[in-house]
Amino acid sequence: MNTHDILSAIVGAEREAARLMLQAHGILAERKSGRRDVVTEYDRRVQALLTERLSAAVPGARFFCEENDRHDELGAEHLFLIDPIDGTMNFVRGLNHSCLSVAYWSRGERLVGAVFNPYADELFTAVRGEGAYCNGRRLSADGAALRDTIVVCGTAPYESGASEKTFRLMQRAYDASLDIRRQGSAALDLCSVAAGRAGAYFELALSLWDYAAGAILVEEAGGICTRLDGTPLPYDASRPTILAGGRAAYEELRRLAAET
Ligand code: LIP
Repeated sequence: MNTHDILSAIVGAEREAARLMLQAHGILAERKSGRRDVVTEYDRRVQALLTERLSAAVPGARFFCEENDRHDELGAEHLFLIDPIDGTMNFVRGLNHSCLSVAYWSRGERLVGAVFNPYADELFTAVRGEGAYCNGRRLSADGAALRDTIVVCGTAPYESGASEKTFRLMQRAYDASLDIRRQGSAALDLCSVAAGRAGAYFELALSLWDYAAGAILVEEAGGICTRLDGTPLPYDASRPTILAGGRAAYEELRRLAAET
């Protein structure tokens, strides 16, 4: 299978699994690491369906997923990195701003990303070297200066001790930009950057499954995605800080973060 076949398999599985989200009712949140880190039966059902369909499409594929501690070797020949429902708290609260996020790597090479927002019916896709798209329309990160764009951010709610610096940086980002948004889905925040809807995104701790697909989308849209201090993202299980954006806004926000 080539990367386009892989992307088609991912998209087909995401669209099928998304129906579970749209038909959800009586959603019960179960605590994971703490009161803000929750999971539902729908996270597990969506992940099970995605892994079943992708295993059938790519026999022998390995998986690195948010739920059920499915953390296979990151250097596998065929690896899918899955956040079955990114924005789980939004999903639980009925805020209709969540997505399915799947990335595909081969021997550590980051090749494909697909993020599907079923509420907006927006499918964000990227194949390495071939650009980023939303429903087939080519995307481009916003090249505007920070003062002429908005910033999306996450509050790293699972990371104790992150909130004080997060809110200080949110204040500085607000003062330096047109406005800020905290939307509750890191994968969709990265899609907003890839689509040029936001000039930059930051969060002080994020899991690999949250950003694996979105980072490819940002890069293929001409944006930059690193740690908050500008060093390369580690693409491992270490939960790094993250900063993404078009060049100008990214550089200005990186400097602001270094002073915060
Ligand atoms: C969430 C992210 C969100 C971030 C949370 C969490 P989940 O993912 O999308 O932006 O602030 O810490 O990582 O847990 O809903 O898949």
